[in-house]
Amino acid sequence: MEAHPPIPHLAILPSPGMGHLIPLIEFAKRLLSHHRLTFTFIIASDGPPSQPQQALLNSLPSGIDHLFLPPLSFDDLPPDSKIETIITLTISRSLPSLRNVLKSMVPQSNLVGLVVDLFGTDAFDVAREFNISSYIFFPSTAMLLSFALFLPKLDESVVGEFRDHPEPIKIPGCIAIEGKDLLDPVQDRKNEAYKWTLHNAKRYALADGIFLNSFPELEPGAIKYLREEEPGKPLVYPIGPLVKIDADEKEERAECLKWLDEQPHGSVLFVSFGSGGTLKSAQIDELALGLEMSGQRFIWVVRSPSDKAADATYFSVHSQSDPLGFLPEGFLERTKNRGMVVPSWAPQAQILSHGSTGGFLTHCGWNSTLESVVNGIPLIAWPLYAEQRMNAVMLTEEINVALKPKRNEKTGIVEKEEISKVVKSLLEGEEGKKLRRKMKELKEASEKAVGEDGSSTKIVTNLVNNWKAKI
Ligand code: UPG
Repeated sequence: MEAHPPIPHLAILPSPGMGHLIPLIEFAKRLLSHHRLTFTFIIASDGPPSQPQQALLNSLPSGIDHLFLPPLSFDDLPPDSKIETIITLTISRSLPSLRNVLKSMVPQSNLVGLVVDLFGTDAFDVAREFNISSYIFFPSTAMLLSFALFLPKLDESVVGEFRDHPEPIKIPGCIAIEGKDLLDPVQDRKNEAYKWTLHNAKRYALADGIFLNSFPELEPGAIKYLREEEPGKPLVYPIGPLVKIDADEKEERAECLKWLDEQPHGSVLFVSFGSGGTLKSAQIDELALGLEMSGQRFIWVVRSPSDKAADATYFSVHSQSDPLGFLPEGFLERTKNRGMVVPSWAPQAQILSHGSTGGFLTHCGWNSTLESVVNGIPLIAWPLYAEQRMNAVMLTEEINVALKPKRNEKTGIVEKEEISKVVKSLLEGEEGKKLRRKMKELKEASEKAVGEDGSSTKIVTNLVNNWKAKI
């Protein structure tokens, strides 16, 4: 009998947040189905998983295992600690238990590498102890990666806050960005979140490779720059777009999908702010009234308002109270024939791939953006936190696939008239048509990139061959 060649195994340590877990799972699924690689997801957190996270982990195919590290405590942190601080500490405080897991995994599997995401570089030290390679799966843009690699230099050369910098900041290979539009954790250089961001950024160069969830036709300038080899620069592999596409067939089809079946082709706007985004109550009112005023069809994933932070549900996903109770009086009744409101969480990938969906009002999280690109759906950019303002600049000013509604400068609110105008323009206007054409081109390019001879496919095949050669 012919002996089977040994199969490489990868350990994956995602940092908290569905926006990190989802693309890492897609990465593993792709390598399992195309190359039969196997995986163990090692989950670090401060408590039990959220319901969507648990559902996702339970649905993993055989060949992708998962385990939970003992829960951590963050009781010692100041209550106003930023999410980037907590996310990075989740990884660094998990290192002793990660070490125990790897110790038992190394002798029994063909472990070739540890994959972390953009916040997980502290785990490299543990990988080195076991003599395995360390990789980063970068779930955001090539622009953000280019910025991160540039940050140590910027940190030394700029005095004061980046938001006060007189000129827009020129990130290598990218459109220039105003300091105020850079990612949240670099907005206050005295905050711990900045120190952790810089700490991770400096360690990116230690990775044996960085897998980037993007592709050259989407971000040509940034990817060209990242692929140029230079001393001290890590190897960057664009392997995207990796997006959630499959439906869980065991589950009953959601009401909103059945509702979409009844709507005309390309007529519905999907409104969602990712897994953690929340709006202030005055903004929820205005958005509701703007959607109503537009006269367009919509599906809106509504969360309870948060008048403090826009990332209020980042770790929990779900609202603390019934979000529908915060909508304006009579709104649900008045829009019931052409709008659908879903509390907290919706099957987004299925909604975006449904023929009735014609536009997406999004917080510009990178997974949401890629899910729109692979379906050719044009966008309304409504960034809230993290690197989303940078993504919005790129999508509206560089790639031209999104409209951006203007805020009232005094109140910071996007008013109903503006929302109505932009929604109509996207779904019915000439501008919307232009954006849709551009999105269609990108959709075709994305299919090619992950197709049989595509650029992303070739890169992944080479990586797998190198891993196979190691065992
Ligand atoms: N999703 C659902 N249903 C919902 C809401 C979200 O399925 O009701 C899914 C969505 O399809 C996507 C993911 O959850 O796959 C959300 O990811 P993303 O759009 O990237 O948003 P966040 O969860 O906010 O992602 C975080 C950051 C974001 C960053 C991203 C990748 O907030 O700014 O781009 O991580 O680093």
